[in-house]
Amino acid sequence: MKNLKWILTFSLVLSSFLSAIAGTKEANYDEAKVPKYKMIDPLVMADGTGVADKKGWRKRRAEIQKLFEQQVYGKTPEPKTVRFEVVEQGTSALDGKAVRRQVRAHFTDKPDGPGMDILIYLPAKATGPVPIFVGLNFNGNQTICEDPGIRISKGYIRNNQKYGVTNNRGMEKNRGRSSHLWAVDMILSRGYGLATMHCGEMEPDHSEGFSESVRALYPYSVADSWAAIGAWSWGLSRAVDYFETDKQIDAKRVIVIGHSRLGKTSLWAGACDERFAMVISNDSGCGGAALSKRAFGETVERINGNFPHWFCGNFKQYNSNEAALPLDQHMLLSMVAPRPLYVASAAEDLWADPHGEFLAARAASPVYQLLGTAGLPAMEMPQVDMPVHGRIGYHVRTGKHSVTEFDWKQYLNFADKNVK
Ligand code: GTR
Repeated sequence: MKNLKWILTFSLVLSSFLSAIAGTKEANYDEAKVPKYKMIDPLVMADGTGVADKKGWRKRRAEIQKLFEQQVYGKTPEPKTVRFEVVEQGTSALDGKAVRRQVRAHFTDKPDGPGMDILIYLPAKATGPVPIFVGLNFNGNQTICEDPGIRISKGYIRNNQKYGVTNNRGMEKNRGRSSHLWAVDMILSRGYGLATMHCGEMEPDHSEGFSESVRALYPYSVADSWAAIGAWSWGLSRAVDYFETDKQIDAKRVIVIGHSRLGKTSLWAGACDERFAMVISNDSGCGGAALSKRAFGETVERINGNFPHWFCGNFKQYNSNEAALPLDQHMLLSMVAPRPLYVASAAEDLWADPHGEFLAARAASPVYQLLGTAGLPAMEMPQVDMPVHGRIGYHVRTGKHSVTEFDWKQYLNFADKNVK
């Protein structure tokens, strides 16, 4: 057992080293150079049996989930009890437009042990339980808007140097820094709540983060145990545990959203936890909505080399070897069916392979159709800034890798249609 652990650890270190060297290879942005690849049919079981109905889909879905657990994200253990402490019950905030609530989720029974702060804004005008968007933030709850009442998140922050700070922890100085990514006013004025947590409180986003991760509280094996994306997704599910206890939140209408690495996370969370009523991937790219086998922009090898802690050990086997993957990301998207799913890309974000994100959404569509919904009503990649909304929504908007007002408008329109 010990030997096996050593061998696995050694091969992990070796493959990370090799990918670091290979990481110097130029990324491919040429459609003509996309390798020929086989699209796995999400509606055919591993043994070749076709899926004909809802019951058959449940079986195939379980098979697909297992594949992703073994080969990509690792398996998330059954959660231990998390204790919720309502730190702030409800304070008028944002010029009276919101009620702010803050909840500390304790991961252990030590009151000052590991945990996460859930920041919640509810529309002040709400008269009953509201549907709510929940998404992780990169740099602390206090970054999502200028509100001075937001508690400073204490988790590790990856890019603090950018702000001239070296201690990699939450601080007053970055309050409101990411407000351009969060359309708080728009969300509230459309009648939705918003909840957010700092991903660094579940797992610090660096390769040595394990000891400070929630993963350290559970048994572990290198090959197929959960990794950082699993730990972050776990946090999103724990927020739903809390919502189920809060009478002002409609826990049956929780919309999970994430951008980039946190978009990969919202997809994995939404795929595994069917309590999420709608799932949004904003520019999630490789290991998110984009097809891995296209190897366009960011590749499996690159992502494993730069972020060895995001995926499980087995995923390293597919470095420069995407053809061997027994799955692809359209199958992850199909796991959301028949719940509403939104995949968004940005035209200049070639690293995330917009076309590969569209193709994955399209390839998930037959599962939606089998389950009696419209799926994605587009066979061709839509024009820039021309959203297509069925039960799957897709757009590629003008501009760079980010979350913009345009993105949020589409998500709200799509949510109005599918969830509200
Ligand atoms: C990049 C990474 C992407 C994406 C992005 C982000 O460096 O290569 O997969 O996740 O970071 O999260 O902003």
